[in-house]
Amino acid sequence: MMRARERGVTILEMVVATAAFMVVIGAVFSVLATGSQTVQATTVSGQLECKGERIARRIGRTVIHAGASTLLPSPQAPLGSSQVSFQCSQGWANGAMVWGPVISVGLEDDINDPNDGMDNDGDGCIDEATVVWCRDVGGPNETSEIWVENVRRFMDGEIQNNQDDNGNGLVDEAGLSFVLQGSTLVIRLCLERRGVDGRVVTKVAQHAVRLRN
Ligand SMILES: [Ca+2]
Ligand SMILES: [Ca+2]
Ligand SMILES: [Ca+2]
Ligand SMILES: [Ca+2]
Repeated sequence: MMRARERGVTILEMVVATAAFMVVIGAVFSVLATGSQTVQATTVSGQLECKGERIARRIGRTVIHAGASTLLPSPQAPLGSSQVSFQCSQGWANGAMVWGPVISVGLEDDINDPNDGMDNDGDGCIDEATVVWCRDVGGPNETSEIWVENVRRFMDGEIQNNQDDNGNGLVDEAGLSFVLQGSTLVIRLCLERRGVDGRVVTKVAQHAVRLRN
């Protein structure tokens, strides 16, 4: 009798111990899964931040050699512009400044997700766009290149309603935005991507360059 009871208690203890063990293991895996999701979300956020900063600086490096007088349009608040074209100085000849070919940098539709209010490519972002650099615009050697994809159609916090929703002094500005403040050109770039939890992560990069006269 004693042996049977001892064996019964032992089995009960084993069951309880096993159940407790499973609960602990479940909790550990739950914490690990949550941690993994957090790391991945942070990674998406960090990647967008790095890429945005890199492209904003790249645009700045290109436009910093532009002559302020060649900038078209002259992007003034409160509208600014999602595209600019300009020419860079190539030095002097016969007492006059020689300007290079026309360069443009601007927001263009992503061919996989045209601007129609729908997420055509199913990546979780609606009407995301691209930044396209073009050299010798309209000339015989015209060439263009997509510098970055996943550009938000409108700047973070901004919707199309003829108002400055995000309070940055610009009305309905796009995910790529240029505005001239004196001789300083402010470049804002907003990238977006769907994170692991299904929510769209958005990051804004800002860069400013002083143009030459
Ligand atoms: Ca999309
Ligand atoms: Ca679309
Ligand atoms: Ca705004
Ligand atoms: Ca708005």
